Amino acid sequence: MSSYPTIPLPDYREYPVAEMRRRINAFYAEVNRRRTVREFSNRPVPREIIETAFKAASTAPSGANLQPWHFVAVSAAATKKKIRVAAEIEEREFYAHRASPEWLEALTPLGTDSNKPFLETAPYLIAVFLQKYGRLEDGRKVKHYYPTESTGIAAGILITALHHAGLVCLTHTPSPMKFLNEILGRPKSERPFLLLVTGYPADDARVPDIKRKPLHEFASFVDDQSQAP
Ligand code: IYR
Repeated sequence: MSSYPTIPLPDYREYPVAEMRRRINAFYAEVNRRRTVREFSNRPVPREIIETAFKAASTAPSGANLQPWHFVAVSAAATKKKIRVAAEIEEREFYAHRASPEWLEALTPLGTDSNKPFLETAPYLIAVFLQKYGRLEDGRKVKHYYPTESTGIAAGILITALHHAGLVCLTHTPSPMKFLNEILGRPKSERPFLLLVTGYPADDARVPDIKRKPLHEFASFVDDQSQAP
């Protein structure tokens, strides 16, 4: 195995602390405006925006730089309909039988049910696939490392990029979603990871009045002033 030639770190920028503070505050304010939306407009979105969001997502770090993801952007009405029909079959099963009472109770405040009209209304359904392994040109398998972590990071960047462009998403995970391989013609080496319903919000879109946890509830610091754990 040969190693890559190296180059000096390209395009790195350091900022004075005041500028760093301004930038991180602005970034936080920007991502803190993001809300998951379930009511979509049918207004079309230019394909180029989705392509560039995919390129942004594909800058994610990945195990051994193997980039173990594949994105399918579906705008074709007939394919969206097939996805809706298949997803609603799974969701009906989920709400009627598969979900535990505890899980259904956790979903009650969100008001979700097995009806998924947004799968046809939204201009784009983005299926994110995780590649369990890759293929060399001669057909040999290439093992992927940390594909779940890698694809999760890429999906996070994708959601952030789409938000930054002024679009909204719903992170939808019908379960199981193996039907996506069949409808979208993806190989069995790929596992559907999530379905990102993407577009503009409906004019009258509403969202649940929920809050994010405060910093101290989800982060801690171990510094020289803190007591040893
Ligand atoms: N996939 C189902 C159920 C669902 C599960 C979770 I966890 C949510 O945060 C929301 C919904 C559905 O889409 O209705």
